[in-house]
Amino acid sequence: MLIKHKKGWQETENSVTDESVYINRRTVMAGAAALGAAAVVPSALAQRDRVLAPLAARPTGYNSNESLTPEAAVTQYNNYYEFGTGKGDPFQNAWQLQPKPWSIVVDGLVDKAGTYALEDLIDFNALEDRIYRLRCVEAWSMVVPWIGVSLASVLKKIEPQSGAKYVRFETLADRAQMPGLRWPVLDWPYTEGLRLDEAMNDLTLLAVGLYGKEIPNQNGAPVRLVVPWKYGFKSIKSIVRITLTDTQPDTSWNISAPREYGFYSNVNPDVDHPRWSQKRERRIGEFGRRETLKFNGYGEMVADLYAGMDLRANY
Ligand SMILES: Nc1nc2c(c(=O)[nH]1)N[C@H]1C(S)=C(S)[C@@H](COP(=O)(O)O)O[C@H]1N2
Ligand SMILES: [Mo]
Repeated sequence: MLIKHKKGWQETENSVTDESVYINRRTVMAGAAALGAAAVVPSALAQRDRVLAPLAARPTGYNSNESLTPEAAVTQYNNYYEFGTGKGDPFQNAWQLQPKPWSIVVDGLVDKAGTYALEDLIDFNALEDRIYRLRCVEAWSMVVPWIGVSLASVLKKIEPQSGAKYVRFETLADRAQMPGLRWPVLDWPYTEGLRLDEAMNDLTLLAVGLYGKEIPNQNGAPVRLVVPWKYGFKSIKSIVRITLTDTQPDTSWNISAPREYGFYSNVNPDVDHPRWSQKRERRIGEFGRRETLKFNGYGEMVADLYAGMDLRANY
């Protein structure tokens, strides 16, 4: 495969560190631009111009006593390669995405296959507040107040058949909206997958909002997955297709580097990435490093899913 750009995952731990410092500076600069030098960053302004409606959601037990990562970092330090491989690229470029109206194709081993309007799959009157840690495979992390519904609630609606064992997800791949698609950094469209029992676990969220509002384009508007016990790349953005299958689906990262990115990708401090340690992480906005927790700290809810499995072989 032709790789023209340095990929995020090719960074050393040190450069990741540098970037988390850089975002703080960049956030300050973006604020300064809004105050005075607006014309210098027109695309960033265009992004901010999309009015994000407030979303009403009920509080849940999915909470955290940790400090939330500042909203500016959550929305300006992103991985969304369809808009570029730099951490600031999605914030700069994702204004080109048109998240409304949005439809999702549901197919494969389901009784209720079809093309659904987003509002017909997700009950916007039953949204939940859920604060989750997100741990990127690049050894940084955030704490994000998401709004969404359990994926299980949506799967129940589409009625998986008895032969269904996996769920495959696909992101939009439209060159007119996504400038990053011009580079073959991944096998577009971005695809991801979960085993059906992982997908049905109550932790697994379909997010349509964050920080009390609709989800910004760069975070995966209008709907993205959040699987908090797995590395961030499993949490696929801007979903246009959900397919139930009887075989383990291919995923973009696994195709691109199978030795580095397995299908399971559970957060695991005991299994290093081939090119760096996963023992510690930098919480964006903090100095120093934290110990990474097995299953990102969600073991109580998910460890049973992997009983008897060798998590080194099934990385
Ligand atoms: N379609 C798509 N989904 C994606 C990605 C991507 O490049 N394309 N990046 C993933 C990675 S590596 C991470 S860490 C998270 C980042 O989510 P955030 O930008 O909302 O923090 O999104 C994931 N989902
Ligand atoms: Mo990531």
